[in-house]
Amino acid sequence: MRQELTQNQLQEIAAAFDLPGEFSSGYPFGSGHINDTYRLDYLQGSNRRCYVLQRINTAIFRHPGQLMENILRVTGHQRRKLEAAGVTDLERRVLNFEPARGGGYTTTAPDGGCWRLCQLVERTHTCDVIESVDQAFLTAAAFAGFQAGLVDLPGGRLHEIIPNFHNTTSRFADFMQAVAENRAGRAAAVAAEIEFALARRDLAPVLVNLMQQGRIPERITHNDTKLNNILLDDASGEALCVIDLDTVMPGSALYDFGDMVRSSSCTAAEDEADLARVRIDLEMFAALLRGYLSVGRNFLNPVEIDHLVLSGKLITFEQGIRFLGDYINGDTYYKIQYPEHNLVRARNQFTLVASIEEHEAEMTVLVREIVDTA
Ligand code: GN1
Ligand code: MG
Repeated sequence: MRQELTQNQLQEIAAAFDLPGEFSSGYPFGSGHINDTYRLDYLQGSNRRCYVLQRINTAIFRHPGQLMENILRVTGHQRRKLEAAGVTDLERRVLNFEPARGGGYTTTAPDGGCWRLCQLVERTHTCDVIESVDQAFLTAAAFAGFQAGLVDLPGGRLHEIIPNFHNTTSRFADFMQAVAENRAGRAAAVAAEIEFALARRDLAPVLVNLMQQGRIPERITHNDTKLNNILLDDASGEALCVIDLDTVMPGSALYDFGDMVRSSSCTAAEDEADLARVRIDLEMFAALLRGYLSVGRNFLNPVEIDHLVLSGKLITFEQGIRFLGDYINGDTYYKIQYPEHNLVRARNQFTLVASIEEHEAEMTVLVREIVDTA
């Protein structure tokens, strides 16, 4: 795990951006598993302005220039649309990245780290665990609105920032390779979990095949639609702004819906160790569907609608094999807080897969009912 930066180091890195006022303090922020994130407070007279400073994990995001190019195209488009619609609180509804003094939108720190900075959206919060059906509805509608808003993004295809990100066929192959290599010598201890994954190997290629056959279209998708990637207004709870745009790239709408099911139809966190608490909550699922279809009904095709339930099972399964694969590899990808963290996460996700399997028929009925009324 990386060492936390000192106030001086943070101030020095942030000096590469032209910010008004005086640096006041900085501290770790958020709960991401990949990048390092800090909140910085600046004082301008008696006004406080806050920023989010992030070190991009370049072992995973290998082309930060392309990554920022995607993000600026997306946020620029969002901003133009909101402006055209007469929205006035733009700075709360779309992320604002600050240019670096040296040009571009990233800066290289003395230790070689690649950093970027955006304005913090004040008076908002995020939730790691879904709290209410209203929140599920609003979140899903916000992610669907995000997808719908990018349908007419000009300028050609976005960079594929991490190739095959949700290609579950290749994710499964990576998992099998991790098992075969057994780099950390942990495979034998997790034989039951490996068995669980192997028994579902036929699930892995379903969406990829439908996309290859052209039955599911490529769209611009967020690809990390966790509940905590939405900023909620402190006062109203409204879903104000979609954040974490690192993986916005070509994909399937079902990757996004599936990841919402994974993270927002279960009332336990993705690393809850008490597996008795991990199960699909059908009320949350129904609210999520209603929210997603309130916008998505206008653009989803029948094949996509027929695979909404499957997408939830598939993306949860994918996440399970990613966590388990990382555990078997010796925890080289996700940040962990304790030695068995990735294993706990994997067991959690597999428990949710099993719960979805158990309730698949009811979930399918819900899709039919809700599609008919959306
Ligand atoms: C990672 O870093 P964070 O928390 O935004 C991961 C997602 C996973 C998620 C699981 C680039 O996202 O794909 O779904 O953890 N991001 C990357 O919580 O791998
Ligand atoms: Mg992310």
